Amino acid sequence: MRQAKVERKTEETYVKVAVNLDKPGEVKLQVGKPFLEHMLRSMAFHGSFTLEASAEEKGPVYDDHHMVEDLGLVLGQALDKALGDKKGINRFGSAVLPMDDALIMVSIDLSGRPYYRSNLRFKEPKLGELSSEMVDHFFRSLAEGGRFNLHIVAIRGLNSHHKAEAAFKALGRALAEAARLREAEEKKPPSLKGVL
Ligand SMILES: [Mn+2]
Repeated sequence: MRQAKVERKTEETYVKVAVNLDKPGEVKLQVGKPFLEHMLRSMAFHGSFTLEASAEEKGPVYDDHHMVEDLGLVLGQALDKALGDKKGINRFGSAVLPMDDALIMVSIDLSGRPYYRSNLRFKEPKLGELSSEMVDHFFRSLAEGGRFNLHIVAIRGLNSHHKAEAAFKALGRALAEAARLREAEEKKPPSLKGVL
């Protein structure tokens, strides 16, 4: 089983994440933000992986910046750790998902190199209790912690909830495809370099 737990304790936050890439289904979240939990649950469900995450803010809490950033970072680190030496993985994963008016593409390369680019933006400052700008920051921190290329392209969309949810679902599907194990005869890192 490809699984990992990562804990991060700072003066600002205490974040714990556990993932199991080979066991779909269970999602346990305690991050105190229902909208973000809804997004994470959608991502893990459609990504077919087990996810347990808790996040606490410590010290003076100015806004949701530290917590959402650190959660993205730690989730990325947990995914990277669970992937291990990456032998036999598909490496690339893409998904284009609609949610009514929204159509979002997510493309991933589990390359070992963090890179993030997205044109997904929201007209409202808040999505539920989540600062809209932290959606972008979450994805960026996830790609940094997970050391992977993450491209998100908002092809179209009107409703902010639809756009965000389609992005998280597409991210789950793209991750599942990239992390998928290929046939037994291909148990090498999928790179001409021989290492990722
Ligand atoms: Mn930041």
